[in-house]
Amino acid sequence: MFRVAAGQDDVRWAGPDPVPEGGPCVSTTEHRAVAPTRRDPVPGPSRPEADSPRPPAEVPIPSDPDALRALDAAELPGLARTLRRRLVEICAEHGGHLGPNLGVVELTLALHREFRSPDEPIVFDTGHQAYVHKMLTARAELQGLRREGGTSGYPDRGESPHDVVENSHASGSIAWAHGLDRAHRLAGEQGVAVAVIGDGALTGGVGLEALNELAADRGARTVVVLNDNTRSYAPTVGGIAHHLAALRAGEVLPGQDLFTLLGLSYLGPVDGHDLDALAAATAAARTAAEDPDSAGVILHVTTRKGAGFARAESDAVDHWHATGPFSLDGEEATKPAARTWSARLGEAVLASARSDERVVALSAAMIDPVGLTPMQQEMPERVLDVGIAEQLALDTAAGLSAGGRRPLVALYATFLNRAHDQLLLDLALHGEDVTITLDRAGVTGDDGPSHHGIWDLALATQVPGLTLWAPRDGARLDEAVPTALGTPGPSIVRFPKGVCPAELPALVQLPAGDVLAGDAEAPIDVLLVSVGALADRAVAAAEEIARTRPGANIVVLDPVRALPLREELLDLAAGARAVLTLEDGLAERGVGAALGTRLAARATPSAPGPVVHCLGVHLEFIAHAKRDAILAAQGLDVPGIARSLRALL
Ligand SMILES: Cc1ncc(C[n+]2csc(CCOP(=O)(O)OP(=O)(O)O)c2C)c(N)n1
Ligand SMILES: [Mg+2]
Repeated sequence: MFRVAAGQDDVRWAGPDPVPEGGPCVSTTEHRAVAPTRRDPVPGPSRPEADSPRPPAEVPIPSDPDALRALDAAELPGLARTLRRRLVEICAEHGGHLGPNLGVVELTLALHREFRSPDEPIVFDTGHQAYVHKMLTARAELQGLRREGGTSGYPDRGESPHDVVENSHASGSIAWAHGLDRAHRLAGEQGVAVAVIGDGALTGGVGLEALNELAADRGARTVVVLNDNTRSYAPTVGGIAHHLAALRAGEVLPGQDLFTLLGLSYLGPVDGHDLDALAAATAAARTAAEDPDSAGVILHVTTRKGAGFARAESDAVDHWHATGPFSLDGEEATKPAARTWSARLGEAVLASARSDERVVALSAAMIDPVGLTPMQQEMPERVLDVGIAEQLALDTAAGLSAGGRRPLVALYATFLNRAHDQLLLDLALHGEDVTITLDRAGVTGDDGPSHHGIWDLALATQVPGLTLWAPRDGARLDEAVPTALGTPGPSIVRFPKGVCPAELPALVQLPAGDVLAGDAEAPIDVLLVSVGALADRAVAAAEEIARTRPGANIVVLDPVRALPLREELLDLAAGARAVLTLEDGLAERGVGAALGTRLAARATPSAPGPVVHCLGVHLEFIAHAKRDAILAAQGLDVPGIARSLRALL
């Protein structure tokens, strides 16, 4: 079977593997067709469960945290077993973040037994590892996980008072928890606030800023649970990761750890699969947090991503950080995976890097998901993982550019939000030659409001001197990457998630862009300006209208280079009766809106110019559902675009 990784991942191959039969399976076999990255993990620490000959009897999932606290500690191993089995079964059906959740089964049990959620809030950083938390807070079945109307793949305030933060962007949990703690103390309330943050998320600037702040707040009652599984997707990078490794190895003298030296109370490292050790450690963390003379507490817990499921634990690429639906019997697929936008991007970047030695690629902890693995394998010294730190990636790229290199930063579109200031004032103000590629641009789907890549175009239109391509197909992507790398100043190449669509050749190439349908030489009834990969839908909608309104001249035009707006495009648009713009981003703020503003600025009372309507997503947070269903609901499918065209005829 092949697995299409959850929402945000590429199609990849996985191999045979048993469903866990009580307790973790131990395997070091390499199953994946994707070659391991060069920083493969060393085998994990010793596995206590492997020693027990007979697995404990399964214990049903309790209805709520009170019922969990009422269980005898002896029942917890059986409950952990039930939770693992259900995680695997549910993710096999729905896909999801299986590896991270398998790793936090025991930890989440311990947290909910010690801390009284929701009064003592537990903030899960990023939130992809909150499935077990959901199962223990009255959502045992994760009903309809990641499907429209079903359980969200992240914490969701609409689902439960136990869910605090739904923002799936990493590294904010410490600040959130510390803010909640401060609010409680200001209100004279008791209790602690808890942040659960991964070693990967701790590479993000806002996480480190929060630690800095927390370390100096005497009387803080914030517990930071550092869930150290040594990995983001890939092994975690940087000096702190090395320090955590030294702590795990017992190589740091007591009191000489980074956290203690900063002013925090450090507890650990604790085996995150040992329920007794966790119970003692969480109680100790509470005591330390409640000490009025101490600042925040760090509880360092070591876990294994994918624990208990050999196929995940032995996976060298990402330990099944995220998976699509998969077969429980581990059957191999017989068909090769289709070529995704990410894979094609990776090929285009590698080709550019081969022909220009100045090209270097950067990623914010996502080298494999953004398609850079082939380049990393061929020229590892020219691929840089900076950790979950998009701001850092852009500023490092600025420095590389100033130093004579041609950096390309490969991100997911939603995460560019983190680094808008760097884009504007470091790259654009200084005219640095940096290319940013944005994968998963537009509506993504299953991962919900914070993962849609719908803000990048709106942000890009505000940046002076920025050049942007939104290729409609793989051939245009292949052209855009080297062109962007050769363009002065910052540039963006943005494209959606999933498989590259069939190629859509131009009927005619004009200075204004590629004509995909209609006659641009004749009077134009509607100029449909299609930015990016919704072009096939634009053409299909125009064809549908042509069947019912044969006389109407609807010209579908892809500007190819969408920003800055070309004068030739404005001239063509000014001559049309009506203009409809289409993009996979905010309708009110994107390329179409910029075009409308420029056309309005040309208008006079005697020559008011064309009517302009902008199609895109509404200014709202869009819940998880399938991409096509969301596009239809937003009027961005073929019938929706056709409706908009008809309204302009
Ligand atoms: C700002 C930001 N950039 C990138 C991501 C994508 N991302 C999701 S989870 C993850 C790795 C998280 O690693 P860690 O915090 O150690 O958690 P683990 O999965 O290991 O439990 C990354 C890079 C993100 N969520 N937020
Ligand atoms: Mg981690």
